[in-house]
Amino acid sequence: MKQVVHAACPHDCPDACGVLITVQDGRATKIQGDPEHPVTRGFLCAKVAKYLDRVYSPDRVLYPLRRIGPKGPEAGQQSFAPHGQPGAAVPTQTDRTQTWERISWDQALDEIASRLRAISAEFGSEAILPYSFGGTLGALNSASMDRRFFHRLGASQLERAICSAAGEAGLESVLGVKMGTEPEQFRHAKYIIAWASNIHANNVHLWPFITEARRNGAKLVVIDPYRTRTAACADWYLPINPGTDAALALGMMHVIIGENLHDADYVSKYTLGFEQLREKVKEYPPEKVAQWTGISTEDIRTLALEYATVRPSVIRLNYGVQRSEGGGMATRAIVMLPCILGSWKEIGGGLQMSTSGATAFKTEALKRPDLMKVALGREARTINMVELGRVLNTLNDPPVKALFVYGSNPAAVAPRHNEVVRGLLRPDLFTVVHEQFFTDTTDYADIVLPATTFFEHKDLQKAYGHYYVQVSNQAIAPLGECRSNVELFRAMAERMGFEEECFRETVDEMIDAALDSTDPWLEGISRERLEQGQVRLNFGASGARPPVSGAELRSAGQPKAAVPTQPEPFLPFAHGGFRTASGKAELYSEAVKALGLDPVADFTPPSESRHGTKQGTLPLELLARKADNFLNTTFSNVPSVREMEETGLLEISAPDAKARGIGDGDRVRVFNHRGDIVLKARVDGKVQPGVVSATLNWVKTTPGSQSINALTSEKLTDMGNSATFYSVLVEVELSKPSP
Ligand SMILES: Nc1nc2c(c(=O)[nH]1)N[C@H]1C(S)=C(S)[C@@H](COP(=O)(O)OP(=O)(O)OC[C@H]3O[C@@H](n4cnc5c(=O)[nH]c(N)nc54)[C@H](O)[C@@H]3O)O[C@H]1N2
Ligand SMILES: Nc1nc2c(c(=O)[nH]1)N[C@H]1C(S)=C(S)[C@@H](COP(=O)(O)OP(=O)(O)OC[C@H]3O[C@@H](n4cnc5c(=O)[nH]c(N)nc54)[C@H](O)[C@@H]3O)O[C@H]1N2
Ligand code: SF4
Ligand SMILES: [Mo]
Repeated sequence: MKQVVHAACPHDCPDACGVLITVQDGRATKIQGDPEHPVTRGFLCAKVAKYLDRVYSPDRVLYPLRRIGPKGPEAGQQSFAPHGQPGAAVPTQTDRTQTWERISWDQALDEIASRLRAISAEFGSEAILPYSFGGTLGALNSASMDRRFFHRLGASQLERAICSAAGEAGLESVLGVKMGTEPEQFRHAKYIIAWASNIHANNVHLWPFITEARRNGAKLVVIDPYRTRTAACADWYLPINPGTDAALALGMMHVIIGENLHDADYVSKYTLGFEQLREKVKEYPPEKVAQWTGISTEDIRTLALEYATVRPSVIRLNYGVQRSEGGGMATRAIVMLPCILGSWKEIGGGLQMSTSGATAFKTEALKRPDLMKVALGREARTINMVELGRVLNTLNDPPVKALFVYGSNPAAVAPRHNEVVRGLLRPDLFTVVHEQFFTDTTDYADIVLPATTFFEHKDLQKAYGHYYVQVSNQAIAPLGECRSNVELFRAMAERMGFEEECFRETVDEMIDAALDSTDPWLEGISRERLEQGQVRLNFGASGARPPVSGAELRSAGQPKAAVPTQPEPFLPFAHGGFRTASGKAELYSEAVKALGLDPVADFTPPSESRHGTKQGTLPLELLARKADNFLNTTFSNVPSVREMEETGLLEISAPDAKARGIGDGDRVRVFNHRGDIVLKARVDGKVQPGVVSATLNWVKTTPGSQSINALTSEKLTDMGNSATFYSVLVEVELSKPSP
């Protein structure tokens, strides 16, 4: 029996691809991109194209396990040979019988329930902390039964701010909602800025639209301190000093407003605070901005003039800018650019950072925050996931006594790695990890539970990089004794004796509940329809926010060829439609002022940067970046994917290498007051003097089992309480060979 199942990729990626899985006699035999999905267009990224290797990997966690050995990294992980050496990328099977004993699900659930009950009785239920993030973005498996369970339990709440919270706050401070230009419209742009956006690696389905635009004469500009694959094929690459983007955006607006190139009509109708902005940008002449950004005065002027006059112009802003101390403000300043140009009116104009605000599933029904009241009579305290190290080691009233991890690998991805590990090693901490693989975090678990992949469960999927909704159908039966997040927490609720009806809801009932939203854009979108394939949000049915018609745009001076007939382009802010308190694009924001920040925008150098207050303590700015072929740490253990990615490198400029007597290929020690890590120097011109770069991956697959996050800080961003992975000062020296 052969069938093709329509699924959706749930990994933490803007593209949310439509996926076709061929299943033969119960086994998945082929994966491909859905040719009918207008953004996926029949292809998948290189890593998910190899997904059968991941699903059927011999390293999957298949049964519940109880620890019998000491906590800490497993023996045998050096078996991951470094890239490019004989036997590279072939992990040998670790002998786990010294560390784990297999137990039944019943035993596991009983043991966890009794430990959680005992901890609640002694320390209060808030001594229990759930920890989850981007393993799956499926609406159900990322935030439904799990939230119901922890709310009903009265556990601490987790502030999930490790990724994008600063950027989201900055974006919403201007637009009031996370929406932007449709990816399909990039094909109509004439000027495209990829701002902190490694499209080739992190958002690859936008690339064909950019290629099409460039075939029609569009120019692609990349603004990034690292010469990414995307930068390497740009028309113009502008290396910027890390964390200085707010200054660049303010400098561009200085030029644009100074030359009267803004859209006065759009500005007066749909924005608030333009006069304050006009005053503010006077403080940012290109000459001054050049000193911070490292981009010349002339280039800043050219960029501003081209961006304002070569139209339609569009910005793909990704989250790189907001992993910096001033990340919220940087995003805010950049998002003002299309607002003063009025480029939101144009097909192929505007800006995209996230589109996720358009899909308004009924998440309250999925998460049931009201259940906290049942347990506590109030809301539970909130703990920021970025501060895990500090929390595990120093928090009291009550301390965290149980940690329940699912869909995340905090022992690799959280900043201040050495503190995180110190906390995870606490003998009195009870840790449960629900995982697909034996990750860095399972190394510290008391109980490991086996998790399904998206092939093995059903879910509902929205996107943060386009406007299509999908149901991901289940393709194969769960491997071994794997359970989905939904089924795990349903079983946990039963063990804890929670009697609320919601814990018995089926997956289909939950999908229906999520879609049972009053939002007009979800009107007519049913589970039954989505089970057949993706559906675009129903913008046409929205009486409140009418889309602009092709005819209207032509009369507004758009070239005829730029107006596609099907489907009607979605222009969220062509006629205002901002969802801020004022209903306008807020160039001046009372909410930002209430945070103690400049209500318009300003630039403050990150404290850990060459212009910041800690300048001079250490000389080099570190970008602790993502790997092109992994997804955060996911995929870093899959041999066929590892082959594509060289890990364990420190990229450094030739002058910085020379000044330290470092040659290409030398072993170097990278350090600051938080920790150190030994890497292999790569002197290939991808970073400017003053900047070094290294990538995130599994700690245990890095030679010496080290993490780049040993160097990163728990300091939070100016808005959104997010992580500052890209505001880090370090020094580098030749590593002495180990004795
Ligand atoms: N292949 C791959 N794809 C991914 C991921 C992955 O790990 N690998 N991760 C997924 C996740 S979780 C997310 S959040 C998205 C994130 O997607 P992106 O936002 O694209 O992620 P980053 O790689 O953090 O940052 C993008 C670029 O910003 C640059 N950058 C760093 N600091 C600065 C700065 O101060 N100014 C400017 N202008 N640029 C800067 C970085 O060098 C990087 O090239 O991608 C998703 N897709
Ligand atoms: N230095 C540095 N650190 C970073 C970043 C950086 O750029 N630099 N990026 C940050 C960002 S943007 C993010 S989003 C975070 C990402 O942090 P995480 O979300 O923790 O990302 P991953 O490392 O991909 O770990 C996800 C884990 O979930 C598991 N998983 C997948 N699906 C399921 C499922 O259905 N159920 C369960 N139970 N498990 C599942 C996977 O096997 C994987 O081990 O990392 C952050 N850390
Ligand atoms: S990781 Fe992103 S690009 Fe790759 S298949 Fe999934 S959604 Fe598509
Ligand atoms: Mo992320």
